[in-house]
Amino acid sequence: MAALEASFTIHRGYEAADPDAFVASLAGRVRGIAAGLQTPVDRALIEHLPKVEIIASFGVGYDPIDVKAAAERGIVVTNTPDVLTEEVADTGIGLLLMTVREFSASERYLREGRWVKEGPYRLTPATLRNRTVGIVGLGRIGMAIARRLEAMLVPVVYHNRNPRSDVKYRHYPDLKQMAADVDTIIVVLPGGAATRNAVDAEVLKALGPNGILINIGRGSVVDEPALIEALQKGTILATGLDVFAKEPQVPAELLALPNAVLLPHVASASLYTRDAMGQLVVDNLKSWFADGKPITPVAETPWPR
Ligand code: NAP
Ligand code: 8YV
Repeated sequence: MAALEASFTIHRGYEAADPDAFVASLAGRVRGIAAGLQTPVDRALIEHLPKVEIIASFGVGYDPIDVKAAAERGIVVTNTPDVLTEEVADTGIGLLLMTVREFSASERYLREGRWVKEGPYRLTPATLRNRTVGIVGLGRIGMAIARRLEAMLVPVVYHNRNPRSDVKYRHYPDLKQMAADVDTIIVVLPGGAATRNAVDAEVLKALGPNGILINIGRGSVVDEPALIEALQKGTILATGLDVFAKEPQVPAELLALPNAVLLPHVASASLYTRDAMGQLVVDNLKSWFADGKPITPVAETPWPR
C-alpha cells in the first residue's frame, strides 16, 4: 500500500461501508484496479468503471476476475507468477509430509501430555517411501513440486491438458486413469469453470483406500462433499488441504475428521513472498501508466494485443 500511495491516488474499496455508492462515486475517475483474492472483479464492476485500463491482481490465480469481460473492453489483467512458485511448492511438500506422516496429530499428542502418559505415538500406516505422486497441473508450481519430489526419490507422473515436451514424467490425458495408477495426488490447478469439481467421487474412488489427496490449487477443483464422504467411508486414506470451496468457511464435517490436515490458505503467506507479490502488483501498475506496458499480463489479455 505504501508503494501504491507513493505513485497513485488510492481509493480503498475494501473499507467502503456502502460498496455500490463507493463504485458510483468513482465511476468516471478510476483508471486501475489493484485486486486481491478476496475482491471479485466481476462484469458488473468492470461495466461500472468505464475508465479502467488495467486490473493488477495480487496472486497467480485470477479466477475471481472476469477476464472475458475485461478482454472485451480492452482492459489488461496482470497476475503475480513466478515470485511465489518456490514458497507454494515448499508448502505443498510440507502439507504432503504432514498428511502422510501425521505430523500435526503427533504434535498434538505430545502437547496433550500423551507421550508421557501413553507412550510413543503410533507408527503411521502411510509413508512416502512406497508412494507415487500424480501432479494435477504440472505448471510453474507443479514443476517446482516435482523437482522436490525427485530429490526425495518419489516417482512423479502428471495430468495436464497438454503433455510437456521438457519432462520425462508420464503424462495422463485422463485424470481418473492417473488416479487409478497412483496412490497420491497433488492438485495445483487454477480455479474457474474449466476445472470445477475435476476431482470428483469417481476420481477419489479410483485413488483407492490407500489414497492421499493434497490440494494447494483451488477449493473449487475438488468436489468437497464427495471428498468428505470419501474420508468418512475410507474410500481414500487422508487429505491435506490449503484451499476450500467457500473460504474462509471450512465445513464442520472436515474439521471433525482426524484424517484431514487443514491449513488456512497459507501457501504463499510469508512476509518475503507476499512482499514480492505486492511489489509485482505495484510494478505492473507503474509500468502500465508510465510506458503502456504490463509486466505480467495473463494469457486471456495478452500484450501486445
Ligand atoms: P501455471 O504455471 O499456469 O500451471 C497450471 C497448470 O495447470 C498447467 O500445467 C496447465 O497445463 C494445467 N491446467 C490448466 N487448466 C487445466 C485443466 N482444465 N485440466 C488439466 N490441467 C490444466 O500456474 P501456477 O503458477 O503453477 O499456479 C497454479 C495454480 O495454483 C494457480 O492458478 C492458483 O489457483 C494456485 N495457487 C494457490 C496458492 C495457494 O495459496 N494455495 C498459491 C499460488 C497458486 P495445460 O495448460 O497443459 O492443461
Ligand atoms: C493468494 C494464491 O494470492 O497466488 C494465488 O493464486 O492463491 C495466493 O497466493 C493469496 O491468498 C492472497 O490473496
